[in-house]
Amino acid sequence: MSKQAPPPTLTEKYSGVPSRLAAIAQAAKDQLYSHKTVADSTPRRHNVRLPPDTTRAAFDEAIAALRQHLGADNVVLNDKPLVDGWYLEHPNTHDAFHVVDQEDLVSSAVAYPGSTADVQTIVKWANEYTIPIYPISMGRNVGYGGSAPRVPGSVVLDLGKRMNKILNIDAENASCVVEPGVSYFALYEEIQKRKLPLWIDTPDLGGGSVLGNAIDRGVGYTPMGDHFANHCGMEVVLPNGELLRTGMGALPGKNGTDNPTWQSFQPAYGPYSDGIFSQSNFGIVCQMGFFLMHETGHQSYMITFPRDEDFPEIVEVIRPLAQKHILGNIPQLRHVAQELNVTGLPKSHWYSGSSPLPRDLIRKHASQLPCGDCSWVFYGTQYGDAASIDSQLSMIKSTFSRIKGSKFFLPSDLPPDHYIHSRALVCSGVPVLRELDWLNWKPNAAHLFFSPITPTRASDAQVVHDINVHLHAKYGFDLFPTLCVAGREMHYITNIIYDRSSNDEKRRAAALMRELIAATAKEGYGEYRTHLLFADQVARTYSWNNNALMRFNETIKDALDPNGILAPGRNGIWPKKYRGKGWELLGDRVEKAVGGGTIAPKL
Ligand code: EUG
Repeated sequence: MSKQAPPPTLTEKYSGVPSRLAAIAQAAKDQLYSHKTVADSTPRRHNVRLPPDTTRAAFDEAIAALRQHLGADNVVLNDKPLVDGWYLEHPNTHDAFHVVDQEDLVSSAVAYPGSTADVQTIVKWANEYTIPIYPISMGRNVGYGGSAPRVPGSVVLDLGKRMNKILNIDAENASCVVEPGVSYFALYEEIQKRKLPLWIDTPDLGGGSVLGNAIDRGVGYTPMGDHFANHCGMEVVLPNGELLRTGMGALPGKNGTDNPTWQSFQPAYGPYSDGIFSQSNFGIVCQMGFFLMHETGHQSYMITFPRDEDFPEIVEVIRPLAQKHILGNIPQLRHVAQELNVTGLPKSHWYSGSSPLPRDLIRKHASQLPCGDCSWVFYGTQYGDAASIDSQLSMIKSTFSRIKGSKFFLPSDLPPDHYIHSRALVCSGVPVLRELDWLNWKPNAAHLFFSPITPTRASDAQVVHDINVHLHAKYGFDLFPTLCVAGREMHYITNIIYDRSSNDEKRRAAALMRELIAATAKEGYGEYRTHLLFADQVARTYSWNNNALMRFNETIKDALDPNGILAPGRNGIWPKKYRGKGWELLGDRVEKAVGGGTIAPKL
């Protein structure tokens, strides 16, 4: 395996990897690149993709003005070959996991603000020149669009590059305040350095932005895994350039200091406004507070279940355990196909065909793995002191033993390279990279998440599962469901892995997404989050009472952003200026754009 250039470490770059993971990152990169068959970049159709309704001369004049404001080095044209890179060296020029063409979701330029004041300056500039801007924190929203703007030719605001300070860690209050460029890796390492007895909460991959993930309502796996629920206070630049603090931060502290209660009490007084700045395009969050967790004892475990048909019963067993808070965290329930996948071995290792892995073959291979011949694998973690964990585990074991043939494993029962050891780290707030191994499944692999929510109830979960089984088979993709199960709802996440060098696979992946969204909505289920390209379709499934919610969002959008400059189309919310002009990606437009089409309407 050829050795690639070393990925950046945290000491070299804010978005790098901690040195404790440098060797792992290098190996992961080398392995991934060993399956790459396409060139790093393809020739571009456009030199600079201009914003809509803009001439090159007007654009150049606007960029010159922006350079005056920020300094020439902090405004960079997107005119070089596009390079997909990989997780730790990801591009801020386009969606590295392109579904349509590499060049379709592409920016015209990137601006690097160094402060909240710079962000205000950029927003005022965007209003003056009516150029759409698209803020990213770190751009690692992988599977949901990465760092790409929805409107081609937007100017991406890469907040993280220069705004990556941990502004405060308050050990007494167990909270912190961060800027957009602080990754889970960076926050974790800082807490270790200060030897504080505190945990952070990390998602499956640790390179993302703490602030960005929470704004997108992402999920982690300690008892404080609901990232938005555990935030406290924001500083936001509105689309007109005005600066706002939410929560107790709205009350000025003594002598110009931050309010002492800003990270202590979330809602403060009056309407709770924080929510409208999540998954929206109503403001740019430049600072955000978070609660931290106190370190505690923890024990991860794995339970396997023998039959595919055990699925509804597993969901029924989990519900009361989760509602009573006997389960310590948001556990994951995975199909056994993922036990093959998380080994990091390519699909070709298991199967020579190109169709989805046949069920009997998954079964045969699983029987050779530590999990054995099973169908579902549950990963849980319990917290507290040893005696408490023991009593929780005995209750959990006896409850799950209702399901015939279920087997219980501790990490010590499993080999050192088994996935459970990485799960145990994530579930105790240690950010890692292991989940990158998924992408070895196919050459040039890219992925899309399909992320519906169902009640934690057998009848509902079965409907969504059956739709996934049927449609993944119809479009020829392996089904990799990961269910993050809480007491009343579960995030049923499937990871659609496709070869980004194949237009046929892209078209099928897009068509699969479209039909999944439509089929689940017809049964009454909706997504909690989606890739940029499917945002219009998903937003329109939330249509109760003649699209009342969308009309409400549009009212807010038009009031806050009359010129329509901030992230037009993000989460399906279009400013007045774009509405009904052909920007909405509905019907089969996404798959039709693959292979030379464009997602932007003809001007
Ligand atoms: C995962 C979980 C998510 C998500 C994307 C991926 C897990 C992958 C709970 O939300 O949005 C293993």
